[in-house]
Amino acid sequence: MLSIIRADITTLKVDAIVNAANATLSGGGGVDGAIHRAAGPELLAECRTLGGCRTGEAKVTKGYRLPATYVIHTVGPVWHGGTQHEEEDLAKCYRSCFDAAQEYGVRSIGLPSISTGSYGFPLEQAVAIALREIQGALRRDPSLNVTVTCFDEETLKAYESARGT
Ligand code: AR6
Repeated sequence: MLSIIRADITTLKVDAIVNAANATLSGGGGVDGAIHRAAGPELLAECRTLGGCRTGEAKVTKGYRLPATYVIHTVGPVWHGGTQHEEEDLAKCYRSCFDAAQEYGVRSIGLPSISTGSYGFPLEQAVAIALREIQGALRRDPSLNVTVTCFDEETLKAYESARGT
């Protein structure tokens, strides 16, 4: 099932939330900062053992003080005008997250809008890619619960109109 909500992803009581991280996995601003603040310092300590994360890949940690059991950290592409396979890299992020979710037996997953904040990916294009990959994952695993968690009204509207609700 797919739900699209407006919320702070750190409040989700799900098996895993996805973090839009950076290659160092050492925290940052936006959703990454919020997740590290809510999870506590043990999250950064575990992240430091992982050797970073490449664009499009995903790494899993525990959720520590979060209500979510796991955090799936992925690194979205920085937008460079669409000339540096950003669309392909963003699709790869979603696929890597769903692969990791399957590996960890995750049945409910919360996703933020990867790359559309500091990384500057155009919202509508990102939403189209996200929804295509999410629908693909749901076709493969129809009982998975996916919650797209939008932090702002503009993102929520973009997802709702792309979904056709
Ligand atoms: N819950 C859900 N979504 C959120 C939250 C939250 N608590 N906070 C922000 N968002 P961004 P990116 C939304 O910039 O573009 C970090 O510094 C936000 O409104 O967090 O992938 C990392 O360390 C936007 O819609 O991620 C990287 O350096 C979306 O999350 C870099 O930013 C993504 O915005 C990654 O940039």
